[in-house]
Amino acid sequence: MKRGFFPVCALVLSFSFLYSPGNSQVDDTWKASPEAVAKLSRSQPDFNYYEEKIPAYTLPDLLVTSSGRKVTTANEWMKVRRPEILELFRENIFGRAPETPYTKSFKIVNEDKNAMNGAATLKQVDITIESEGKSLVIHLIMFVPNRVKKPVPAFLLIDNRGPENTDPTRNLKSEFWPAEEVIARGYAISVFSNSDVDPDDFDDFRNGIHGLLDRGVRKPDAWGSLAAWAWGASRCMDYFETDKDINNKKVAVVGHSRGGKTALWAGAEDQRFSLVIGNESGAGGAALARRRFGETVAKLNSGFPHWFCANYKKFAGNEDSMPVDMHMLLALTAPRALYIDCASDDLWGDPRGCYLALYNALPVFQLFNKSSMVPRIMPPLNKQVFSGHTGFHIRDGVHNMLLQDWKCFMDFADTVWK
Ligand code: GTR
Repeated sequence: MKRGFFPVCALVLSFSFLYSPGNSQVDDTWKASPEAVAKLSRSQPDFNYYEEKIPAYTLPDLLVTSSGRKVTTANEWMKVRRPEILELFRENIFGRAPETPYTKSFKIVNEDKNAMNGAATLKQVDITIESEGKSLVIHLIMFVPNRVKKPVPAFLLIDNRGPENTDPTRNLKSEFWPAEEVIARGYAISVFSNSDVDPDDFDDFRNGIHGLLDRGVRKPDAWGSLAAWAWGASRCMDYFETDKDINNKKVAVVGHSRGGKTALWAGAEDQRFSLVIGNESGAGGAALARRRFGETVAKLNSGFPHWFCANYKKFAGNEDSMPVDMHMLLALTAPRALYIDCASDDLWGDPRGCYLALYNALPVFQLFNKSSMVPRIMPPLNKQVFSGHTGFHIRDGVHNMLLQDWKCFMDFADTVWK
């Protein structure tokens, strides 16, 4: 049986005071099941699942510039430190999108004003990208609620799981993209497939948007597939800016797992996204790399050599030399809203490491809004926490994105977007 969710938005403040090290209530926090830890440690002996075996580490300082100046204002963050950190992520982790000129065009190829029994309008939009006579099409699918004042806020899913989850006919329905439920809440919901932008396999960057826009010899900081998919999300945003039904000041970018890593990077690169949601984004997403818990930088590079830039390989087994860690990626969302969530069975994705990254990113959010916070101690299972522009939950169960998760995203969006 599924346990219920308890939003504790209003309680967040008292939460953070209740929990402090040594406080007896410290037990009311999520802990990985010892059985699961023991089992995974046996089946994957090369990876660490024990908190006590995490090496001592020091996170790079978010608020000290490369020239050693302490950042104390929102303005200094936006003008100096944010651009520095963004560059470090381009250079070392996700890679840099090329500046090759291209043209884009939008075409509504299907529209049904009576979708979902009249509750929504379906629009299918082809976003065509062309360069030097070659082209590629991103197939954007969107439902816009009918009985709601326009323009409406929208969710955009970067789909990494295939069309059976995102069926525009709604013959197939999936919790991964619960379109009916989002429409019922008065929001638009949209999706594109990452594979439209770039195939999710190592093809030496010959196909997809790499094949279209990359020129010359590939550089060590050239973009990988995650950055390419994030770029695709921005092209959907370009379309939203032309669609009068969509409130383009209130668009959330959402992704699961590799899509979650992508959503975090999309939100970092493109400040038009007002809400960024990283669901079970794990290593290379929200999880602090220096913890080396579950999936590691080395494993990401060997398992998915096309996801990141070539420079990222330098940090395999060498996490302490990274000029960044993932709290800095999360901080790049500020002052916009950020939601991180995890699943209890997904130890490979290091839920605690994701939470710690969020917690350590708070000083940047608080430069803009003191009410952005999450408790010092990671909340227990199925207890959503949010305040200001930061939120979190850990759901019980498997690595997936479910309706329970979407309900939490929408509850958070309700308060952020008012
Ligand atoms: C795993 C990978 C994770 C995560 C996941 C997914 O195999 O190790 O980093 O991205 O795939 O996307 O489902």
